Amino acid sequence: MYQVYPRSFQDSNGDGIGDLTGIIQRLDYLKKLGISAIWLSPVYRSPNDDNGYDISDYEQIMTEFGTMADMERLIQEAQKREIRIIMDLVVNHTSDEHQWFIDSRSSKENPYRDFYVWRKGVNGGGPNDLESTFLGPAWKLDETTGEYYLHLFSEKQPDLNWENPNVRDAIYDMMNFWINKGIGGFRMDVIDLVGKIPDQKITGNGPKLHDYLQEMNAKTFGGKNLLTVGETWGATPEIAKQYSDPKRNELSMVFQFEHVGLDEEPGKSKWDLRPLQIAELKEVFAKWQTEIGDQGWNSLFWNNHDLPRIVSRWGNDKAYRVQSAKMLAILLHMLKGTPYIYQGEEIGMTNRVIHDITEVEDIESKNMYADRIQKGYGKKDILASINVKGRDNARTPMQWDNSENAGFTTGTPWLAVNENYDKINVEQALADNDSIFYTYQKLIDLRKNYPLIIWGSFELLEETATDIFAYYRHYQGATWLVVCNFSDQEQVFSLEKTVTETILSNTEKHYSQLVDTILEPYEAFVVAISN
Ligand code: TEU
Ligand code: CA
Repeated sequence: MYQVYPRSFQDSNGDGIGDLTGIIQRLDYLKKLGISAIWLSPVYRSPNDDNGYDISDYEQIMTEFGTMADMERLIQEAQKREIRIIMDLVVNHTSDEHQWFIDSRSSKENPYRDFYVWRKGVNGGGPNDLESTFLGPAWKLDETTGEYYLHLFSEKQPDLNWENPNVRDAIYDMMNFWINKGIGGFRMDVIDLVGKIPDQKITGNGPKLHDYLQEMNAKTFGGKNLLTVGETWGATPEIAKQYSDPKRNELSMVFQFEHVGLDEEPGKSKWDLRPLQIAELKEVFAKWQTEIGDQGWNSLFWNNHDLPRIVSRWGNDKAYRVQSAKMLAILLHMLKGTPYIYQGEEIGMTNRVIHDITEVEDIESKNMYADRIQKGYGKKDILASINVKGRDNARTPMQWDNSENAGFTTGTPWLAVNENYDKINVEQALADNDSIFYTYQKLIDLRKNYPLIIWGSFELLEETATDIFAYYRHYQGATWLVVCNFSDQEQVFSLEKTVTETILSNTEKHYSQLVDTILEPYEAFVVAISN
C-alpha cells in the first residue's frame, strides 16, 4: 500500500495545491514501484481546518482537488494498472460546516439534533473535563441553544453520535455510494473512538465499538473483497485480533502505534522527546509479530501524514541517509503484515527545518505552540519539538525533480518545498540504480514472490549486540535471516549457520558464513540459511 496525501503529491493546474489529475499523471510511477493499492487521504469537500479530515460533504470532491468526474477517472486509471483506491473514511466527526451539523445546532428540536453529542453545561462550564487531542476542552458552548457539543479534535470537527442508529445508517449509505464507484476499500480514521461514552469519559475502545463494526461490515463492505484498515491508537494485540480475526467479520487489519511512542517521555505528550532505545523497539515489534499469531492481521509502517520522516527520526539523514533509509525499509518489509509506504519515503525524503511558527500550517502544531507559549515555555524549545515531531514534516510537497518547486507545482506551493529537493527527488532516484527507490521496488517484488514473507513465523534473535535488530522468518522448512545494524557504528554479528543464498542487501557484499561478521553502519541484509 502507498499513501498519497493529495494536497502535497502533484499539482496539475498551477494553483499550488496537489489534485486528482496530478495523481493520475503519476500513476505510471507508482506502477513502476510495484504497489497494489493507494490509500488516498481525504479528498471530500472540506473547509480544510484539518486538511480534509474535517468533511463538509462526503459525496462531493474538495473543490481544489477537482471534480467527481476526475475521481471516477482516477479509480479507472488506477484499476487499469492493477492499483486499487482505498478511501479515507473519517466518520468519528464531520466538519461543523456539514449540513448535518448546521441543522443539528439550529435547534434542540431539529431532527438532526441527535446526530451529534450535545450536553448541558455544569456550573457554568462544560459537562466534564474531557480534553481535545488538539488541546483545550473537548466541549464547546454553542450560543444558539446554550448547550455544549463534543469535539475530540478541533472545534470545527464535531463528533458524530454513533449511538444514534440514523447516524450509522447515513454513514453506511455513504460508504455504499463509494463502494458502488468501484473503490478498493477504506482506511478508517480514529475508528476506535466511535464507541465513546463521553459522560463516563470513555473515548477509545468503548463497549459497543465491535458491535458497530460488525454492523458496518454486514451493511457495507462485507463479502465484497474490499480492504479495510482501522486506525486504532489504543489497540493491544488482543484488541487487534478482535478487529481483524476474519471469523469476526470486522476489518481486514489495523494500524497500531505502539512503536510510534517509543521516543516520547512516558505519560507526557508526543512533543516531549527522549532518544529511541533499540531494545524497546525490538521488544515491541517482536510482541506484535508473535502475539497476533495467525488470528489477526497487522499493518507495517514507519510513516504517515501525521508522523515525522523516518529517515530523519530513527535513521540518519546526514551522513547515512541512503544506507539508513534502506535499512529501515528492509527491516520493515521483511516482517509479517501489510506494508504501507508514505509518499516520498521511497526516495528518502527528510524532515524540513522551520525557524518560525509562521512557517507552520498544521493545526496540531499551531495549537500546541499557542498552548505552550501561554504556559511559559521558550519559543526555541517549542520550535525544536515541532522540527522533530510536527506533522508538516511529512506534508511538504513531493519532490519529483530538481526544477523549481521540485516539479510539484508551477505556482506557489501551499507549503514550502524542502530545500534539499535539488538532491533528493524522483528523477534522481530513478536514474541511480543504487537508489533507495530500487530497494523498495525490490522489496515489493520479493513480497509478491515469496509466501515465506507473507506467512512465515517470526523469531527474534535475542543474543545480538543491542543495536543489531535481527530476526528469522520460518516457513515450510525454509528459514530466512534478516540482520539490520540500527546504528551509525560498526557492529559485530556472529552466527554459526550456513548461508545458502543472499536475497537482498544494502551493501555490495555476498554472504557465505556469518561468524564474526563486521557490519557497516546501517548495514542490512536478508539471507536464506540452512537449518
Ligand atoms: O489522526 C488521529 C490522531 O489521533 C492524531 O491526531 C494523532 O494523535 C496526531 O496526529 C499524532 O501526531 C487522525 C488523522 O490521521 C489525522 O490527520 C487527523 O487530524 C485526525 O485523525 C482527526 O481526523
Ligand atoms: Ca491544483
